[in-house]
Amino acid sequence: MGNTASSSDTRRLKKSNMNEDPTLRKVILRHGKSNDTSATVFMVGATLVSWKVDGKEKIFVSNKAIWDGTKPVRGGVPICFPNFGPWNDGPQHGFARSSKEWKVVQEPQVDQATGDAHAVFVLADSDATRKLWNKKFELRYTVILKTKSLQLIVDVSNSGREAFDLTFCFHTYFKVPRSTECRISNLKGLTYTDKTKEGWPEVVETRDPLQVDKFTDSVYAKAPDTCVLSGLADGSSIKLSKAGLDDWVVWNPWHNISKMSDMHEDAHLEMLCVEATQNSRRANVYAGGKWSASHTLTVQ
Ligand code: TA6
Repeated sequence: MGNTASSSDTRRLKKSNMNEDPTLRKVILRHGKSNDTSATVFMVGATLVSWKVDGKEKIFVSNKAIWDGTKPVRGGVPICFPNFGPWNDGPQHGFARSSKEWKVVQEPQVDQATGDAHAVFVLADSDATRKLWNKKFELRYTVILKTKSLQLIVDVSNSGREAFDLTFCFHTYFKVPRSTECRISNLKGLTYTDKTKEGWPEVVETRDPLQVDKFTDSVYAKAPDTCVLSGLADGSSIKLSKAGLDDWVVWNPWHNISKMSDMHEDAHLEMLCVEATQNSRRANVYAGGKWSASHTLTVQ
C-alpha cells in the first residue's frame, strides 16, 4: 500500500506551500558586520515587520496580527499611500499597506565595505489600484539597514499625463517596555490636532518631553525634522528624522484596543506609534514628475 501523508505531514506541506506564496514572503536584510542586526519586510504592503539591532527588536507587531494577506499586519511600518487617514476613494490610509502587488526589484544586497544591506520594493498602478485611484504611478521603496540605523526612502513617480496629489505616512509601531515610560522630545510649542476630541481641536503642546498615558492621536503639523523617542528596552533611545515629510503623528489607541480584533490584551502598554507623515499639505506630483521622502531611525 502506498504511503499516506499523516496529518502532521499535511500541515507541514500546507505551511511550506504558504511559505511559497510570493505575496506572503518575508524578505530579510542582514547586516554584514553587525551581529544579529536585521530588518524583515513582509511582502503584503511591503510592511517592515522587524528591525533588530544587536538582537534587540525595535518594532512592535501584535500577537494577533493577521499574516494571510486579508488585512494589513497590525504593527510594523505600514506604508500609508496615496492617502493618510480616512479616504473617500478607498480604505483608510490608502491601498499600499494592504496590497499584494508589491514586487522585489532589488533583493537584499550587502555592501562589502560597510556591511550595510539594502533592498528595493516597487508598487505600480494596476487594474486594482486604478479602480480606486485612476492614476499611473510607481511607488519605489528602498530599505537601507546600517549598523545602528534604518533608512526608509520612498520615491513616487507620476507616469501619467495629469498631475496628482497625495498624503503619506510611515506608520511606525515602536516596541516599548511600557508606553507610559516613553518620552518624546522636541514637540513643545508645536500646535497639534487632537483627534481624540470632538471637532479635532488645535492644541499647543506644553509637555517636554511628551509622555503618553491615555488614548492619544495627535498630528503635529510642520514639525521639526527630528525628535527622540526614549524609554526603550535596555534604556536605549531612537532618534527619528524625516526629510520631505512635514509632520509627526503620535498615536496610542489605549483602551480602544478592545475594539481592535488584531490587537492583543494590554498591547497599548507595549507599543507607541511615532509616524513621519505628510498630511498638513497635500504633495503635488506633476505629470512625469516625482515626489520623494525619507525617514531615518537611529538607535542611540
Ligand atoms: O496614525 C494614527 C491613525 O490615523 C489613527 O487615527 C488610527 O486610525 C490609526 O492611524 C490606525 O489606523 P488603522 O486603519 O491601521 O486601524
